[in-house]
Amino acid sequence: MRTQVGIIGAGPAGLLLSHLLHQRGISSVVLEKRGRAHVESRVRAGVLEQGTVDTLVAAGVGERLLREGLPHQGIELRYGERGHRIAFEKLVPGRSITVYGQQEVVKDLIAARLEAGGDVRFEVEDVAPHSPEAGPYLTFGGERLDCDVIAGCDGFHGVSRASIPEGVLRLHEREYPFAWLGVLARVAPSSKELIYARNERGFALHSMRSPEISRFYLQVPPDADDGDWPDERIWAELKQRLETVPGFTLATGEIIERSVTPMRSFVAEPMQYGRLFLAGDAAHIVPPTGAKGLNLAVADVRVLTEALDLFFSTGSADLLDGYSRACLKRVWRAQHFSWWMTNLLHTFDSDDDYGRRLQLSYLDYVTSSEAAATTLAENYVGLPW
Ligand code: RFL
Ligand code: PHB
Repeated sequence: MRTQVGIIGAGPAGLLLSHLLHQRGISSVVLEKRGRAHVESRVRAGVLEQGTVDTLVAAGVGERLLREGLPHQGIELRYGERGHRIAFEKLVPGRSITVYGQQEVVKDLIAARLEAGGDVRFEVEDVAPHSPEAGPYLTFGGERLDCDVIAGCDGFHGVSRASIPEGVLRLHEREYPFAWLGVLARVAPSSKELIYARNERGFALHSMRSPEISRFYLQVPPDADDGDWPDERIWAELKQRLETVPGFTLATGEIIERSVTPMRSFVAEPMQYGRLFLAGDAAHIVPPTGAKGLNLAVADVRVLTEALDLFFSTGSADLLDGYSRACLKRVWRAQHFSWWMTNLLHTFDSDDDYGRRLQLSYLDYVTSSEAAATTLAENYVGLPW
């Protein structure tokens, strides 16, 4: 078997790459370890930057996104007894975000690939990349796939990054002393826009998926088990952390999904080794507070597509050679923003009153200075490509 680009992983990065390559006449095969139903039902990100929406629309996979996605012109920062709106329309005119579930993006991309006759294989066992320095190829389930280039789009726990010999990559990492409990509930959102709440009991986020479905996150201890969190406890905690502003009541409903996510910052550089290129979570992770992970995966894929297009159309590896450098600039900006939002909004060591006062001081600043609010807004909606 032979293809031009062997892609490991059918998350947003792998699927979008396969789709964009197909549009440029470049062949690919996507090898995914999990089943299609699993991949399409994994609840994850919800916030798409303007540039991500534009990319999906230009690629012809934005029809349902434009119909069902919820455009937002601001977010609320809530702390103490105050809620303060960061108004995108005023601070970063013409730029906004769209709330549309990651699994919907994945469904749209899978449908588009299959409709175009694309080769996307699910439940593929033992995928392994080989020989990226010489003649790259992939093996899986007793088969062999020869290719010119391997794209490692297999997420943080995948095999691509792990296959790179020790000493090649520099790894940068931060762990946080908490996790997020994510909850999907059948109830209309209690707010039109997202609420990021800093509370002495811990951070809480009110997001949404549709006019009928709300999405919430709670800061929980790093070793939390979702069994420790019966529905009543989740609602009680969300109410304590969100009902802090006069007149705000949180509507409750049936909880239909829950999971605990560890919080981590991570970068592997360079994002390439020979003809193996890492994209998305395979190369970098951000804590979800800045809503950047999926958007970074899309940004990597845009850069990789251009580089592969030049490579296959002219034989020039110039853009491929500069792939990592081109991506890492954006990656590090998002790393800083996500780390900063995480530090601003979560509860750390309860004895650290100094740290607490710094957080509150910065919240006062960001909610009273237009310059500070603009910094937050322009990073949140996404800096230009
Ligand atoms: P994915 O989505 O992890 O996809 C990787 C795919 O590779 C498969 N795989 C393998 N396949 C074959 N062989 C192997 N050995 C394999 N190992 C793994 C996996 O099954 C999977 O299908 O990575 P990708 O494509 O790079 O996409 C990255 C995004 O998923 C991630 O960055 C975001 O979900 C992060 N994120 C958010 N990002 C945003 O931009 N905005 C948000 O609002 C946002 N919220 C979030 C988030 C992530 C969260 N969790 C659960 C981690 C909220 C949460 C709670
Ligand atoms: C989500 O809706 O899942 C979501 C929104 C904002 C974030 C993270 C996740 O910062």
